[in-house]
Amino acid sequence: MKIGIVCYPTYGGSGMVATELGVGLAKRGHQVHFITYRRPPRLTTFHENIFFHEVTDDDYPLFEYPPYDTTLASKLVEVVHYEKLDLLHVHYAIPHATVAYLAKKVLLQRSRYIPVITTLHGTDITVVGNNPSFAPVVEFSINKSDGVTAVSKSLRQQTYEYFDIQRDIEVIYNFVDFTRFHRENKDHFKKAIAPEGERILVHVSNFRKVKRVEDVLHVFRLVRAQMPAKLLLVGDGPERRKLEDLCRKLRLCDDIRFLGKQDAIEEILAVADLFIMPSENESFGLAALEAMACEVPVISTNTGGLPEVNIHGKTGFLSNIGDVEDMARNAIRLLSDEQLLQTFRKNALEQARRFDINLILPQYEAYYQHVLDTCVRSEAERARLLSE
Ligand code: GMT
Repeated sequence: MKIGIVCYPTYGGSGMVATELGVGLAKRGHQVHFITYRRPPRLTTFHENIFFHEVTDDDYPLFEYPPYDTTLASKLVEVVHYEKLDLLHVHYAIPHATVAYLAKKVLLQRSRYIPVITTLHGTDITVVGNNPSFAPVVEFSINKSDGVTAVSKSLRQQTYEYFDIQRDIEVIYNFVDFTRFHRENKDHFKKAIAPEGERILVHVSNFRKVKRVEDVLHVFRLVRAQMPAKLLLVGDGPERRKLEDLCRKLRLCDDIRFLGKQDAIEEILAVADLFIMPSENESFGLAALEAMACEVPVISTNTGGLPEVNIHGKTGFLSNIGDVEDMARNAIRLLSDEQLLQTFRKNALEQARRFDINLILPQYEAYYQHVLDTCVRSEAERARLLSE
């Protein structure tokens, strides 16, 4: 199959999933064309089946905001046409589902039908999509996609609640690649971070409000009061300055390291004892799954799709949003009982195996085939679509 993948080439989860999906599909013999404005961070390997088409904006003085949607749509038309793609798979509804619809209409004028599959990732529905300045177009674009997937049952449910959706949404969970994410002995690194054998807590995110990173600091303060511990904060984003201030105010700076954006997350997870994810909203929680694959139990909130990934009392614990006392209590319980921690580590790995890339990729392939088999191709249907 020849597949075009559109995503954000940033450190957000949707871009990571899209990139790893594309790389995995290429390894399984598909031809994959990434179409985006920068090389995605996880697109690091050369493979003969992978192509990258950069979307570039011309700097014209009239444009205060470069018209990315138009340049992306034009690029999609060009790539679908010249590379003879079979389908477009766009990740994150805004603006990708809308832009893909526009490209589809342009191609229809040239008698070329390109099926479009949209994967909903989370904030495109729960935070941004639901916002009145985007909502009508997001709803329209989801309904006009030939196939729609969501990364958890919870996100599918929220999409039906927030919008008037006239079609089925398939749940295909996010996945993890165990060849990359697995427990490894990194004693030298562990000694450098925690020379006295302190417990190591880790948080990874894009430091946006929705992640409630300040709760990580409050949980850590309570844990630190009970035992020697270190906190590694991975990522960067708009909340970082406030967090650095809070860290000084709580007098925790000696035990907290802001590591910034990192590519080799697996090396950090390899030394972690506990992963903290206190998000306000989380459609899936890819970072938590990657931690679990490295045998790191998770302390998280019980919001969105997190209970589908982190099993309360087995792979970690779930608490209500903002209940830092409960999160700290659970963290202390696990960190002060080595036997319990080891059991949770094993359980976390076992649960993560349900999301093995080798199980999930065939689900995408089957869904692609299903969409190709069922989407409208007849001349009469094309004519109807053209006249819409
Ligand atoms: O919130 C983020 O980290 C960014 C966002 C994205 O789209 O890049 O993440 C969403 O998609 C991830 C991949 O499917 C999910 O694992 C995250 O849970 C989801 N984030 C939220 O729902 C807040």
